[in-house]
Amino acid sequence: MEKRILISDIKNHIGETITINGFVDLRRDHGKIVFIDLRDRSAKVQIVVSERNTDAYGVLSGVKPEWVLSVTGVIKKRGEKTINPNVFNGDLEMEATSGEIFQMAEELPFEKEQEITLETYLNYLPLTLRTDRARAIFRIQARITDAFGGFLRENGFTEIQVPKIIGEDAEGGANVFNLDYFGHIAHLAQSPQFYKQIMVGVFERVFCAGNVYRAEPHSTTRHLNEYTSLDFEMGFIKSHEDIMEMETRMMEYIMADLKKNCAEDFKTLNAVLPDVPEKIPAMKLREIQELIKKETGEDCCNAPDLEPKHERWLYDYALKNFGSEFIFVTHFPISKRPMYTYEDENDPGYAKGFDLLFRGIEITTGGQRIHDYNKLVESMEKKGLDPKKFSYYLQAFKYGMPPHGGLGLGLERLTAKLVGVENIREATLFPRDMHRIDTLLSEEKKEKKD
Ligand code: AMO
Repeated sequence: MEKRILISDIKNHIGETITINGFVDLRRDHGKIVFIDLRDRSAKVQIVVSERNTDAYGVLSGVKPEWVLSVTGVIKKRGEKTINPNVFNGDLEMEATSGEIFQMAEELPFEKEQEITLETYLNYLPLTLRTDRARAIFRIQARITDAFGGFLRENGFTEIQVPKIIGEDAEGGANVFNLDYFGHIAHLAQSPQFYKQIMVGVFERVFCAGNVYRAEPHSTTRHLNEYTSLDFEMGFIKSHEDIMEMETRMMEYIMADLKKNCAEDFKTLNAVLPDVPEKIPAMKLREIQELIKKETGEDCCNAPDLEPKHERWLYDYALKNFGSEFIFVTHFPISKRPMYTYEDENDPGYAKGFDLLFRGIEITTGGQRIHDYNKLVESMEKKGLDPKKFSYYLQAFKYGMPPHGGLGLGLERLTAKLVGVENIREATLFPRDMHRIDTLLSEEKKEKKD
């Protein structure tokens, strides 16, 4: 077999006969000449199949979108008039001399780059994920997780893998999926919280990226029932502000990585990378609520959290007043935070914790944790939880735990806001929501009844 050359590399083979493999992205006919845009993992190129080249024409003249091919031909510079300066390889083409069809594809249900509804997009993910747009979004997402790990490794964190089947739940609340576990009730983890904290006692600094599960029964543009949580946890901190500082540097690192490695993808998506300020502005929840009241007349002062419309308001405010697309909201009421939350001794009733908002949506929750065994037991009891159920987790605190804290960052929310998609489902490869596990659930039920 001919050695395969990647399409991004053909510029180094001008005048040579080489072999490329890929998918038909587009086919156009011009008299007796067929033009094929062939796509591989690295790029696209135009292939010219003319009747003169009988071997190639015989095999390739019937191809349709998404057929999978191998094509051998000569790489040529395009004539002055046919150069397309707006696309990669726009000055090159391959003149096919022979070809092989690995697999034919069915007629597509719609044109590949045509505007379609979200519903259709989700119904045909194995196909729609092949578009330029989707490929750009998920290449960016892959780089985010890569840079997340890169930054943390450079800063002394160890990567850990944690269970997704758990006994008791760290976050509290009703949003937990139950699971029949050999006749016992187990749960799907809502976060890696317990394990990352326990591991602070082992490695001091740990991180993990993994799926978490939320049985939230609402269908919104920001909620998924399974999402990817990027978490870190670190020991020997002075306060939650150390975590905020670490997240600021991490954001800086991720954005620099994306700028370097995903410039083309951002161009495809017409999306703009944010600047990360040296110090991301931070305000207490109460200060923000007062401000909203003063500026809009709306009183949300006793609410335990910001509503989506208030988060959007705060985005405009931070952009205008601090020139920042990021803002930390700190000091949420302790009564509404999980039992592991550390109370601010200088601001009783409020947590040494924060949310990070980016372009008008919460992307991170983090903070300092209670590290004292007795205080943690007391906090559980205050929340009506039975410490005996958490005895496994509590061992870490019984046997010595440093002051520590960490955060959880929603990968899909960050991706959605970075690439500028309205709905979080478009920033999730295979989104799970109330109505859909790949296919629509109600449809399936209907089929079973029939
Ligand atoms: P929290 O529950 O706030 O905190 O979640 C952290 C971040 O996860 C994302 N997120 C979601 N993304 C998509 N769909 C959902 N249903 C969803 N729920 C949450 C958000 C959110 O900011 N253990 C703590 C973190 C910590 O303190 O370390 C936790 O899980 O981006």
